[in-house]
Amino acid sequence: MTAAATAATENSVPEKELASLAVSESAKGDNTENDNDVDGSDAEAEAAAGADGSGQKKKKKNKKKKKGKKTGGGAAAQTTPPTIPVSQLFPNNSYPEGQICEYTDDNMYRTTSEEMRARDRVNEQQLIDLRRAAEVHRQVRKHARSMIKPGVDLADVAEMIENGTRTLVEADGFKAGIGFPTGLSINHCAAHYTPNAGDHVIVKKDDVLKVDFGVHVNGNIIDSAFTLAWNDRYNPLLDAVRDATNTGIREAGIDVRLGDIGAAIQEVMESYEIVLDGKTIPIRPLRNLCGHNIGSYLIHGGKSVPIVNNGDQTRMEEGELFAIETFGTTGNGLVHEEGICSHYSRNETNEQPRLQSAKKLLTTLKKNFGTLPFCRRYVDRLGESHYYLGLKHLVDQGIVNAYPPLCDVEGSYTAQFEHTFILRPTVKEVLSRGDDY
Ligand code: HZT
Ligand code: MN
Ligand code: MN
Repeated sequence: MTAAATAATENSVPEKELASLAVSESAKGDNTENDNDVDGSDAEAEAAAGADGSGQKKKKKNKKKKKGKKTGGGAAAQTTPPTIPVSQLFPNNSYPEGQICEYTDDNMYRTTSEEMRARDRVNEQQLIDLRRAAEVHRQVRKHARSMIKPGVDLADVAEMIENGTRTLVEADGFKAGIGFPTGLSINHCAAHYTPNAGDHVIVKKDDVLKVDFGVHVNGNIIDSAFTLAWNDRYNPLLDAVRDATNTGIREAGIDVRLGDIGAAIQEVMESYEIVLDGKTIPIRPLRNLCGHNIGSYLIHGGKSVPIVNNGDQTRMEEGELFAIETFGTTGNGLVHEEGICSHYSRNETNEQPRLQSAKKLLTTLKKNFGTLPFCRRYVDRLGESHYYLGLKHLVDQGIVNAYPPLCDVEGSYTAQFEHTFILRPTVKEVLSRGDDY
């Protein structure tokens, strides 16, 4: 363990100092799991717990629950499917806090330091925005978990997640909305697959699906992902990656070296193996994938968090927002770009396109996405058509980045878990933590 590793606690002192932030149930529990359940009832949550074998579950409280009806039971209730903006469920910015982890060792003083509490208060609005985005993520993914099963079309899954996000976050220009395209990558593909128009992929019972989506409020992005499988034979793979991600989160802290986090993740990941078709296979990290810090309207803030020990001496710093994501595989442990691209983002370059069609497209991209990643479906819904050549021109000129699907070898299986946390001056807050993962 590194010196600045952290530990989780009950609701901490500084929270109570932030008077306008109502303290919720969310930060209770042990080191890695807590309960962010809004209504404290929930059939879906139970199904969720069963799907990956994690999460302590309560008994059902409601006798019956009809589609489209409020779930009731506790405080403010969401509908099924979700339709109520979270700002209505949590009035006066009373969004649940994430999992609170007190700093340890050299940073122990931070929890109670008056100076650090003062620094904390400066970023109160950012924290409110992040908590609102995180609550949208939890509520949307809860429904996603219940609707995603063998037989569903990934195009419908993407639409549900994206429309759910838009509604619950009250999407409005750059004020709030989708943080980046919904990743729905299957089996040997680990990341950055989402359907393009006309692409209809049906989920199969032996598939391993990664669901990776983002929500932003005023450019404060929550990036979180989980893995679904319907065949229990994959449990060791999912357990390995969940454990590895939680290890990375636990290890993270102010002044912690990124390479040390990678080393801790790798060690946990590689302690697992899986038996498939009578063959014992080691679980490896996908060593050329990594987590990252997040900037304002910037999904990749410039720092990368490795999932192997790559010797990186760069340290995490106070105030930084990070997405820690780990990927495990039954394959070679290396991804390559494969297949048709769907994900893109505009570069912050001043380069001007030569092609007229590219000029017009670039204006549309700037106006609608700014620096946020987008996918072809998001361009389609703006009413654009026949823009592919223009888009290709922008990519070839380096004005737009292309993020093709990232895959290990055919026949392999990959899993991912990802959370967003912030290194507050006083405590580490795992914003996207839920009762599901
Ligand atoms: C790129 C394009 C997107 C960032 C990580 C990620 C999904 O692999 C430095 C480290 C959305 C996100 C990203 F459309 N990527 N998190 N969730 N993808 S990344 C990266 O390109 S850059 C990791
Ligand atoms: Mn992600
Ligand atoms: Mn990420």
